[in-house]
Amino acid sequence: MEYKKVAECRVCGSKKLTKYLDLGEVPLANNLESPEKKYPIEMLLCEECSLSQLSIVVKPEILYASYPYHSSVSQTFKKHCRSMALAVKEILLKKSDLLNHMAVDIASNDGCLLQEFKEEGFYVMGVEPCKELAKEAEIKGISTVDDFWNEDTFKRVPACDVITATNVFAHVDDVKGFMELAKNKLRAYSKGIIVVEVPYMANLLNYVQFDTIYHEHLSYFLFKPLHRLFKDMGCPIFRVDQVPVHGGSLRIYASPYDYEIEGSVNEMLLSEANSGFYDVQTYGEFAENIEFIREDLPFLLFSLSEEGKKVMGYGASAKGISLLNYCEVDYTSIHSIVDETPAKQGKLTPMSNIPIFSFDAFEREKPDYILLLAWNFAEELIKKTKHLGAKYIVPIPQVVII
Ligand code: JHZ
Ligand code: ZN
Repeated sequence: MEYKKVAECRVCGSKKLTKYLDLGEVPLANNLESPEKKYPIEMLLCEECSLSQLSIVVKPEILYASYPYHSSVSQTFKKHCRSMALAVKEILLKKSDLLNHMAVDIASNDGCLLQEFKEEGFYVMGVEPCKELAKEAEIKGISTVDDFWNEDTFKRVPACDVITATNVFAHVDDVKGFMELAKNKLRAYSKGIIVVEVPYMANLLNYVQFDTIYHEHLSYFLFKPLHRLFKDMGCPIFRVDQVPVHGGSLRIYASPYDYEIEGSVNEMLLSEANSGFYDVQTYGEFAENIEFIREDLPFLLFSLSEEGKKVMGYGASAKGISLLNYCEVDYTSIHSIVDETPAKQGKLTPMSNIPIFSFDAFEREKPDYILLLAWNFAEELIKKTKHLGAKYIVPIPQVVII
């Protein structure tokens, strides 16, 4: 079997899972090599802890067989990583007098985050299952264990003062096993911490970011289930920040050692409780909002192509590829997509069959419209293409031309 069905909530074990969204069957968004296989996308809400989760888990060996995503392509993301390294350093320095702390990053990709920790004087080590990415990080001087985070890799990394896991926690099925191993790597002397970043479900709901729903993302976290999970694991969250990256994420700081719980934790729980996010009706409204985008985007693109306008996409992001598939948009209305990740160039998007080109395609093709498929980096993308004089289509939270 290439995937398993989810029978109980991975955070609280409840079997009361209510289906609230069905987006049909689509290929794996980051697999540009073998796009023919499709798998269902359905969202379930746990009635007990309010964790949203996909109804299936595709085998990681299939899901990550080829993984072209490189964190370092975005300058915005690099800056974000720098601010994280600084924030972590400040916390650790308050607890111990160590001159050099040790940071381990799980799913370290091309070493983007660890480079910033290194700049701040940390010893660093990455854990990254994609062999190619691990090799690239090694070349940049970031020691990297090239496998998933498991009992075996656990033995291959040193005890450390901080474990970071950004944009990987939502990808993990056995979140408790993941946490247990991470917790056991933290040094007592320095009062080690775990720092996790996940896209925030509240933003997904409020800003109709349904394109961020794809097979890699098994869980969609509100703060409540995260808070519960970390508490159950003996590693309570002592601080939570909202950070703007990837359409709005939660950054949580947790530790098995004695940290005073900051006000942000209770504030976040309170604000969620008053928001309606624990109420299944909210999810019905979200599903309705998705339908507006699924109608508007193909209609706009069809009318532009009738008028003879050339539309190109910017950012062959996993969310962009998912958006096109959910809206049934393909090469007949999008000429091509520019993406500055060499590993994506020369490939076709799965199902929609749109060619992916390097940046010079913009200069060559002179599009009338640019569809911002990586809308989370809109500012950076617009800055780089302003000189082309094209108009921009922003698809999320509603389809608009700017
Ligand atoms: P981007 C990623 O999803 C990866 P994706 C992952 N699945 C995850 O969990 C979420 O984030 C949260 C390109 N680009 O980062 C690079 C340029 O070409 O929005 C990327 O291919 N030039 C682990 O894939 C894409 O756009 C640029 O200047 O949806 C952006 O993808 C910039 C800024 C980006 O995430
Ligand atoms: Zn639950």
